[in-house]
Amino acid sequence: MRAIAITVAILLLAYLLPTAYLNYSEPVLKWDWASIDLDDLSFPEGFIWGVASAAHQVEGGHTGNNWAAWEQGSYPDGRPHILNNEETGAACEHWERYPEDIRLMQELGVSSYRFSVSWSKIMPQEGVIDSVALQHYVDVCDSLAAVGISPMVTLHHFEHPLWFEEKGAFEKVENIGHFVHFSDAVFNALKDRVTFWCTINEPAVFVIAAYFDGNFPPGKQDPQLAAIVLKNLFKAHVAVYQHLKSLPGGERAQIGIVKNMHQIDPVNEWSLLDRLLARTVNNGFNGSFITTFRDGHYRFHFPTLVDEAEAIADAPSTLDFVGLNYYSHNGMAFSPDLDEALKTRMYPGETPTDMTYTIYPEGLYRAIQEISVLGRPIIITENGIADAKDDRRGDFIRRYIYAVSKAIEDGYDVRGFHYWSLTDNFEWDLGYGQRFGLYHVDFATQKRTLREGSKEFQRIVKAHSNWPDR
Ligand code: GCO
Repeated sequence: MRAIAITVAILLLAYLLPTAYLNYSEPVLKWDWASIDLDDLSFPEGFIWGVASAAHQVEGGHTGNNWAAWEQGSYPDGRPHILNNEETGAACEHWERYPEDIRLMQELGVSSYRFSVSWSKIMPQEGVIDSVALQHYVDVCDSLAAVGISPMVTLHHFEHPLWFEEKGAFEKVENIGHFVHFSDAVFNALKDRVTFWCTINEPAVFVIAAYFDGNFPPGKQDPQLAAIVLKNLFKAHVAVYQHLKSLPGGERAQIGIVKNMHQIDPVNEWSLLDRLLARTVNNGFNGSFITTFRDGHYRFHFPTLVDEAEAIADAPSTLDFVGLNYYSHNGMAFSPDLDEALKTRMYPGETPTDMTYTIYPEGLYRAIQEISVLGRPIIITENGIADAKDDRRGDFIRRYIYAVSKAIEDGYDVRGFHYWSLTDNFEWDLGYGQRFGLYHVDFATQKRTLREGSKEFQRIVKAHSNWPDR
């Protein structure tokens, strides 16, 4: 009798444990690429094809912002912070060379250019607007319009003026008004030329790097403060959305926020501890965004480290679309040593990129699914690969774009795709070593050259551009 009871108990456990494991979260999605026809693509009429960039990474000539100070060692620790002590300097000289870069966009056949406006150039001092800098962006928009390319403008892409940083930036909720003021000035200058507005680029990436890992300015390592800044960035989005919508022309504007849905997956799917850890980190990084914009409730929680919660009731009504940035996922492996447990691990068994993550196109499909719970049109605002050798870019492009096409076929409302980036550029704390460009840039001569792998993008864009009025 006892032997039977033990056998039954063992059998039950043998059944229940794996079932519990598998139900705890979905298995990490994997497709059989050998059986997939990568040419089986279809996109709806009016699908937006574009490229993306950001002011500090391409323009050059930044002196008075958080990044210039970070690069030059002007923060209290007095040391430079970029890999190999690089500085942005002239970057891609996009400030002067934008007409040439627009010609490159034409060569690709894209219909949209997502770029950011530089807060530090437009407002070099508190309350002071530099009308020449503002006019520069009017000229960029006009040059784009002249060749049938629509501008999509990001208001905050990791860069802000030093005077704002010195006031405590988004650490203080009362500083949000400065961002609204800046956004107001940009909106009034560009509203007749710009339909799509992104308020803030990747709030969680910015916050984790700037306030948790300490790799971005101001280089703090304070999890609780990180959670407060993230909350304030969401509030800043809500404030800017509501303000711009109240202005003349606001009703025509399409305003969204940009979220990087980088997933955190368990390295070992059969380890309950890996799963728990991955889920907890994922909840902080992605879940805090979803609950804010779906339910109006912000919460960032990580046991023993951080717990911050507050209602942001208006958030769900402040998205005309949602911008999705997607590159990859990372693996998490449990360890009782927290530093070890929180280490970024390449997901095992996949082809690496030059960054600390692999090629994982299925993740883009998942990201679309995950963000679709907000019930808003999705525009992919960034996707691309750092691949200096250009030996993976072509396949990367074909597979990730296949994932988008499949998501659309399965009923997800994806309206556009922007490749990151048009040209190689300054990859933040990693400097110029990471080569994301469709065009290679020789930084000594500023010569741009289309990479072989990028021709896949050009080919797909040309084959699937389906604009009724073009
Ligand atoms: C980010 C930004 C871009 C990056 C790109 C490649 O995600 O950090 O939006 O500025 O350059 O994502 O890492």
